Amino acid sequence: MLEFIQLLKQRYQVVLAQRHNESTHLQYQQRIDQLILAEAFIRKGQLIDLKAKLPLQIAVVGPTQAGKSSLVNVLLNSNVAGVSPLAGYTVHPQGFCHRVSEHECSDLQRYFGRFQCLPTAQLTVERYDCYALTEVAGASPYLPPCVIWDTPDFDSIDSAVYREGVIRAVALADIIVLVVSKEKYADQSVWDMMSILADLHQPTVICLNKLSEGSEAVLTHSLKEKWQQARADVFPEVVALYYQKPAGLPNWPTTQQHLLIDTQQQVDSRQHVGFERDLLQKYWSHWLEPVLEEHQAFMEWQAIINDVIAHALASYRREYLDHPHHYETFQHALAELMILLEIPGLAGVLTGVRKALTWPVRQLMKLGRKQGHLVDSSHEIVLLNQIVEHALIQAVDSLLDKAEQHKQALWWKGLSSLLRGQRQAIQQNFSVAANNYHLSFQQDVEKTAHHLYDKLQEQPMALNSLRATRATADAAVIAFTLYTGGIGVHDLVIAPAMLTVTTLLAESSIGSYMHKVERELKQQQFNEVKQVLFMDSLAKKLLGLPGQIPPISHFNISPEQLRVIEQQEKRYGLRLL
Ligand SMILES: Nc1nc2c(ncn2[C@@H]2O[C@H](COP(=O)(O)OP(=O)(O)OP(=O)(O)O)[C@@H](O)[C@H]2O)c(=O)[nH]1
Ligand SMILES: [Mg+2]
Repeated sequence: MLEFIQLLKQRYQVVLAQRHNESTHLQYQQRIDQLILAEAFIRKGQLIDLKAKLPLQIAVVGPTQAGKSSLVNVLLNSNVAGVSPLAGYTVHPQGFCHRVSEHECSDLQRYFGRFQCLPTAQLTVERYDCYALTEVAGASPYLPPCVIWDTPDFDSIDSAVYREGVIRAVALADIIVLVVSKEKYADQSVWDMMSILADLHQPTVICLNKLSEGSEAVLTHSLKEKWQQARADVFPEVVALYYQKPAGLPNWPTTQQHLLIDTQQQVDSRQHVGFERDLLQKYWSHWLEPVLEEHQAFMEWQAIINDVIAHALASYRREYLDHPHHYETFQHALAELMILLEIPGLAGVLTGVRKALTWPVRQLMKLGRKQGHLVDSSHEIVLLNQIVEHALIQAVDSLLDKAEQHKQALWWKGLSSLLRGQRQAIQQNFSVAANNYHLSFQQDVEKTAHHLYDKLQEQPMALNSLRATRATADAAVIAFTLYTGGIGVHDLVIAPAMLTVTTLLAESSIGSYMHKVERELKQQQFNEVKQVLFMDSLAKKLLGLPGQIPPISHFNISPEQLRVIEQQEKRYGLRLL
């Protein structure tokens, strides 16, 4: 799940960078935050699963200049955290070990993953994927043994670049200390963050900093209202912090000295699994929305392809297989039959080519030139090429229509330009496949001729009457001429001698058998053209196009990947319905 969340987050980031002007910008940004949070929360769950003996983690969070670093110093009774009047001063999560050793925190690196632990002095603004961990001497009366995290702000202009560090630190925390000043407590960014954190169910304490005398009650009241708008859980305890002039630090009230030590009681890591599941279930369908829209677009593309191919096959049937003047394949089988019959007298008719006759026809077939002739002269091939050209134009048109629509317009545009770029190549590829099919289908043509020949052998009467006609001899000459390149395949259809032989056979005792094999041949031919040319060649190429859309502006996460993740992670109970 972790890898999948990372992948999804990375795709959102890439897509967002491409589509910065779109209305979805804010929504995508929020989802990236949710995904960073979910990733961190799952990582924390892994630590809990490992039974890692990690000390209590407290994160001090808040908008810039609220006094987070100052408060960390107060709580630790030291000055380890860097304080400055410059907004956005703290930019890395910095953990301070209070009454725990760094050694006890060795599992933290597992949690931080690609974030590197560096000594505070080496943290630089050149790298935000770092954190620091420092042991602090002494014991504070305010804190239990713990790691207390000073975190970067989440609201300054530059905070977007180090936001992941903030989220990492807050998702690790067992307790959240929210610091707000009277100037900042009402900011939307504060309550957006608190609302995101609601799903983590961490016990929280609010510190109202930079207070001036007399303002506490009003501010606390208003704070409560804000909290209740953002969160469904109980309004937490508020610590009012007044400025301590001599030390230059806020003053933690003695009446609440044990507040953080007591809050520890509310921490219960056994509930983490349930919270993790709830978090994923809550956001899963939102996160996958654009991914599913792409799947939907892909399905529409499939439907377009099916439609285009159904049209193409219907034309093929109408313009070729069922067309009385265009259908030449069966005539070709009859020409083969003529050759098989070795009509007596044929040699006489073909004076001058005696030698050629002793040369088996099959030998001739092997010659590329003759093969080329069979293909070139075929009406079927010409027609198939026309049909595919038309089909591709139809597909391009449909894509242009889709790209006009608002939904997934970029996906359709990407696909449309891919198809326009590859149309010639796809057509060429189809054409080569069509030639190969045509030649390989000659075997079926010959098989049909053999079936007819065998049937005729059983019917000596029909055979003899056939042999006795002049038309048969003429047809045999035509058949032979076909192989020597003298006529084209299509001419068979209109050759009078061939027509006469066809009529003779149709009226003979094998007439119904002939019709049956013709039907079978046609069916086989249709199946072959459909499968080999339209499915294996054309449809495959067209269906492969979306995979070539540049991933830079798309999610490109397959339905299969989603199925696998939902299956593997049954414990989350995620379903995309
Ligand atoms: N008046 C007053 N100033 C304070 C108080 N606490 C902190 N400051 C000052 O406010 C400024 C910011 O304090 P920091 O603790 O650095 O604030 P921060 O929230 O860590 O700020 P970033 O790291 O920039 O996000 C510093 O100049 C502090 O001296 C306070 O209680 N009252
Ligand atoms: Mg700071």
